[in-house]
Amino acid sequence: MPQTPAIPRGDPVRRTRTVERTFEAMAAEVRAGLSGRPLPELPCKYFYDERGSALFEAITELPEYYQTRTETALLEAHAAAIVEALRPVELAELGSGAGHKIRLFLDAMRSRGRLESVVLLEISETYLRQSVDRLQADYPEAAVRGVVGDFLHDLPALGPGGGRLLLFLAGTIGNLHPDELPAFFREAAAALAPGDGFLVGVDLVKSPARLHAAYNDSAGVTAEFNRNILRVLNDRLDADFDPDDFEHRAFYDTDRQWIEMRLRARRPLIARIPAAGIELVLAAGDEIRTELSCKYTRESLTARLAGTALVVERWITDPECLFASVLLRRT
Ligand code: SAH
Ligand code: AVI
Repeated sequence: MPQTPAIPRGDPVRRTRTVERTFEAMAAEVRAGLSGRPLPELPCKYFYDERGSALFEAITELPEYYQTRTETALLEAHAAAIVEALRPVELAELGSGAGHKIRLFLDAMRSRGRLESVVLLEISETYLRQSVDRLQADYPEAAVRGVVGDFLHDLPALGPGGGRLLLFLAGTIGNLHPDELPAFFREAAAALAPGDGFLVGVDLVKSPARLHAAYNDSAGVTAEFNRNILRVLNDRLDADFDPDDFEHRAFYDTDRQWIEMRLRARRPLIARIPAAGIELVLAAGDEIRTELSCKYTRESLTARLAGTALVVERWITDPECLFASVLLRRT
C-alpha cells in the first residue's frame, strides 16, 4: 500500500511586523528611552533574549522571589474551577516564557474534552518556539501556534476571540506603566468576545522589606538579569557597554507603589550605540532605569479597568495576600 505522505505543517510560529522591524524599531525605542530626562530609560522587554529568559527562570526559583510559587499554588487550586466556569475551547497566553503554568489549564480543559487551540504571544523567540513544540507534542489534539510579538502592540495577531481564555501571568502586568493599563485592557478586550475570560496575575502591595528582598536577592541573579539588557544592546545594536561597569539597584517607591530597577555607572564612561546613533555620556553614579514592577491593590487595579469592557469576576489571593489571580470577564 502506498503511504499517504504526511501533510507538512507550516511553521506554527509567526513574527509580527513589530518584530520584523526589530532593528530599526529597537534603535528608535532605545534612542528615545536613553534621551529621556531626567533619567535615561530602556524598555524592559529587552531583558529577554535566550540568556535573559533563562535568568528569569532562575529568579523564579530564588527563595526571596515569592511571586512564582505563590501564583502557581493559586492556579493549582483554582484552574479547574475557572475552566469549569468559563468552558473555553482556546487558551491564549501573553508573555508565556517557559510555558509551565499554562499546562494546569490545558490539563483541566483536556479532562473536559474541550481543548481545541492554543496561541502564545511572546517576545523571546527561542523560548516561544520551544514552548510551542513541547505543548504540541504533549497536547496533540490541540492546534498550537505562536506569535513572536509585543503584547503592547500586537494583540490583534491573536485573531478574533470567542471561547477564549486569555492568560497574562507572573505579575507581568506590573511591568507596564500604570498609565498604559487602560489602553492595554481595551486592546485585550478587543481580542475577546463577550463572556470570554482574561486571567491576570497581579503582585500586590506589601511590606517594602519583602519587596526589597525579592528584587535584591542574595545570590545576585536579579543583578545579572538587570545587566543582561546591556548585553542585548551589544548583540543586537552593536553597542559597546561593559555590563561590569554597572551596579544593580532596585528600590521600592512607596508613593508610586512600584519597584524601580536601575543600572548605576560605577565610573565615568561613554557608551556607543552606532546603530541608534547614540553616544551616551555617564558620570560615576548616573543611572539608567530598566524596569518598573508595579504593585497593586484591588482598588488601584480596578480603577484602571473603568471604561474597558472588562470587569472583575473573581479576585483570588493567597492567605498572606502576596499575589492575586484576577479573573476578568469581557462584558
Ligand atoms: N508567563 C511566564 C513568564 C513571565 S516573565 C511565567 O509565568 O513565568 C515575562 C515574559 O514576558 C517573558 O517571557 C518575556 O519574554 C515576555 N515579555 C516581556 N515583555 C514583552 C512584550 N512587550 N511583549 C511580549 N512578551 C513580552
Ligand atoms: C516578569 N516580571 C513580572 C518580573 C517582575 O517581578 O517584575 C521581572 C523581574 N524583574 C526583576 N525580577 C523579576
